[in-house]
Amino acid sequence: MLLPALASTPAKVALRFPGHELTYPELAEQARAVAAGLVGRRRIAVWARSDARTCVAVVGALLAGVPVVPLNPKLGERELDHVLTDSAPDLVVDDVLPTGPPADLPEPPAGAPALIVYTSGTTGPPKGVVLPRRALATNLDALADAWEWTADDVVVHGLPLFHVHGLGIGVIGPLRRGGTVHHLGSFDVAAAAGALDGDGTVLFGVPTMYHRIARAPEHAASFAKARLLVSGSAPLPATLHAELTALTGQRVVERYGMTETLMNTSVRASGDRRPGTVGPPLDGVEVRVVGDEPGEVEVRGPNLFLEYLNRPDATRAAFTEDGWFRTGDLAVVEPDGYLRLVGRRATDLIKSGGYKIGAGEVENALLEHPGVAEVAVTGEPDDDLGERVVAWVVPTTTPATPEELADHVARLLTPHKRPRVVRYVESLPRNDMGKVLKRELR
Ligand code: MLC
Ligand code: AMP
Repeated sequence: MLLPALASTPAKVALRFPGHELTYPELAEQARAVAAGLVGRRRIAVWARSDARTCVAVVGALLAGVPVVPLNPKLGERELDHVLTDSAPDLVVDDVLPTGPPADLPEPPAGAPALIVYTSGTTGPPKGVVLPRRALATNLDALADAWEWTADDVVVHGLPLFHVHGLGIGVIGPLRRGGTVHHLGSFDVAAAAGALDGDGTVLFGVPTMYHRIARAPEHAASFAKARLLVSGSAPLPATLHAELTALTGQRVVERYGMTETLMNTSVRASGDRRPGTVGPPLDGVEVRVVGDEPGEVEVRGPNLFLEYLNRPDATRAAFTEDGWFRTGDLAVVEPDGYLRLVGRRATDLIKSGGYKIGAGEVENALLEHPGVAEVAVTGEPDDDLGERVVAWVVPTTTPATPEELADHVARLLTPHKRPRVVRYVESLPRNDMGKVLKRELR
């Protein structure tokens, strides 16, 4: 059973959002009604605003065995159109939750799809990653083992609910444990500190959030109280790790995951929290680094996705013949089995604020603007975001301002994909084949 606590309904808070709480009995009742309203649906999409309604809709769909596509509420017109056309949901859940008369539904099989999460690749529009229930259940149990995570934990975060970090690990995780989610509505250092001053025990965040925590020493005492501070989705710089330790006395626990695999490795609660390392493989997850080190990380195990929706070509290309998933991440293995991630194979993937952004999709969007004749998009180091999106633009005779170009990308794709810097150039460096030499732009 994926969510046993919903059957036993312990008398405690399951979900806490600003100004709104649901206990387990309340969540169970509402989610069962949604499940009953979803019977017979093939696939649904849910506008994944950071609120309890999103969680009720997702939990209801999980109870009914109907796969959910969580939609970023800020999706721009082009990207939204792609996601809806590609996933073809037979219902898009917004404010009003579908409901039906209470019914006892059988637990769906472990191999059935649970979530379809869209993630960027190097080129083309994002792909739908189909995650089975088994991946969630086994991965959350492996994390519980690594982090000594129990029903007594109150997990605090302000992560978006349309990615595996916030939704899979940050909401379904505590609910599987029978513990509590305290979602901040949106990330804010003071609010996170306040939650940890209350009953919060564990904080989940991306490195950008920890960077902002380190810049707010007035709240250090609150973060010092946490049982665990966990970081993931992007590299936590070793300098930031050290700054946080100096401020809070805490050593941040890093874990390494991916939409396609959920979590692969993590430093254990009882383990050595060495800066720049993401710990050993989680129980049940096979991880290997192929070729000369640093080599590519490959993963096999019950945590893997089933396929990219409607993309058998891409699915095939992502796996080796014997079923290892190629992550595209480069790592070395330390003598005690800890992974140290050192980069990515593809230079056209940007991680900004913990969001994955394909350079190609941003370039395609910018090329649609009348002010852009040619464009190349790169990622540059950024203290706060890890990497920032930079657009190198050869303007037309009607050039656009950086703000116009950023708004254009935000409107077409999504705000976090917008270029933070625009550099105007007379031409782009190209090889004999006409391919842009991005390394020369840096
Ligand atoms: C700004 N905004 C605009 C805009 N400019 N909107 C429209 N048009 C424009 N031109 C809006 C934004 O939408 C946002 O609104 C606000 O202004 C600030 O924008 P921002 O500067 O982009 O946001 P920022 O504050 O920098 O966000 C930082 C952040 C965020 C850390 C809070 O990046 C974040 O939540 N990251 C988490 C990503 C994540 O969960 N990744 C996990 C992927 S799974 P508003 O209303 O939104 O504030 C994965 C696997 C694993 O990686 O291992 O976990
Ligand atoms: P996504 O496709 O958005 O799920 O992002 C997955 C990618 O985020 C991985 O392939 C890594 O490149 C990166 N990532 C996740 N966790 C970490 C981490 N702890 N350290 C470094 N990179 C990470």
